[in-house]
Amino acid sequence: MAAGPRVGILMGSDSDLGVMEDAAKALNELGVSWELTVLSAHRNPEGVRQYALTAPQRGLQVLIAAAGGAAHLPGVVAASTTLPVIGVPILTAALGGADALYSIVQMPPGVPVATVGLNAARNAAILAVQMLALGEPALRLRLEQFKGDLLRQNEAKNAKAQERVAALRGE
Ligand code: RP5
Repeated sequence: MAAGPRVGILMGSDSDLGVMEDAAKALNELGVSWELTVLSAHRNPEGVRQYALTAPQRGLQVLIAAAGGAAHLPGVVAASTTLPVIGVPILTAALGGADALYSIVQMPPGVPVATVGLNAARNAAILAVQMLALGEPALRLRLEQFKGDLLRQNEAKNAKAQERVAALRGE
């Protein structure tokens, strides 16, 4: 039997999907299985609670929850599970996203949500994989390769910048 999803990606609305697809893509790149569900803390509070309560028995190990505006979804999920919850504040037009960021980051003591930047779905996925990799050498190796790619990309950017520097110097 194929293993079920290990990371649950949740979002308050399908209007968050364009941003949250980046989390799914990053998990694909790193070879980690995922599922994606639209569940609003305000419009379907009972569904959110059931999702959080049943997540461990369904094999989920880390939850990523995204919401914009009065962004209560990550906190409400964290209230009903001991799985780590990573919150993604979605940038909406009102208040420049500060409402979502503050709603997610400022959790009360005892109920943490690991908050990433506005629209930072990709970072949320990478952080989820780093959590999973704690007990998994093969996954850690994949992350090390991923970091190696970042390093090479940065070196390439510097090489390009140095070409520009040489031109500015008239060399
Ligand atoms: C939040 O309200 C959602 O996460 C979304 O970011 C925002 C707007 O939702 P819709 O009105 O587009 O459904 O609950």
